[in-house]
Amino acid sequence: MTAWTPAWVGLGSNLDDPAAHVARAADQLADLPDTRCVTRSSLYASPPMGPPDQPDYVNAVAGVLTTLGPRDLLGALQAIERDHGRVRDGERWGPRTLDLDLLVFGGLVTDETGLTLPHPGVHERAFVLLPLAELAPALPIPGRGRVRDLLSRVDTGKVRRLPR
Ligand code: A4P
Ligand code: MG
Repeated sequence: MTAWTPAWVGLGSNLDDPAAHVARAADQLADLPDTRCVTRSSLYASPPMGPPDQPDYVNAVAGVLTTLGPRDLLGALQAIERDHGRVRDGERWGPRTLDLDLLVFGGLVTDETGLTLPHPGVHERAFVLLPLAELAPALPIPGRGRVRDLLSRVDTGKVRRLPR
């Protein structure tokens, strides 16, 4: 029998109508081969983490079930980023049309070239934990704790949920 792994994807954009990029990317997630998009959060707006001279971000989280391995899923996410005209100019945390982060892949903990799981920012970023808590407050982030407990430790004051 094929094994389906639950995985969580963080979506973010701060260029060229960010809400539209995030919404279209969520639709594309649902169309990935060997993958079902099970749930997606509301959109959340927040000021940039990193260089301040860039527009606010729109973020969301989606939950998928997949028979892909983590590298193939990440490769598929990067293909969606490219479809959105994502240009990597080397600036860390610089503006982007679309960023798709593989937040959690089942219970996998790994730190290999090009793939760190859970994503190293999940446990400390309000713009990830708020949408994740909307969908899965009891989800364990391997090695870090449950989403609702992690959320209670971060400052959510600057993150706004956008109306559906
Ligand atoms: N990589 C390793 N593990 C993963 C993973 N689990 N998911 C590698 C995704 N990518 C992973 O990513 C750099 C490399 O990470 C890739 O080659 C991949 O193999 P990138 O997307 O090219 O670079 P980046 O996104 O600029 O860097 P980084 O450190 O991943 O940034 P983040 O963490 O994605 O943060 N402010 C707000 N308010 N909201 C945001 O969403 N996002 C960022 C980017 C900055 N500020 C933000 C937000
Ligand atoms: Mg990224």
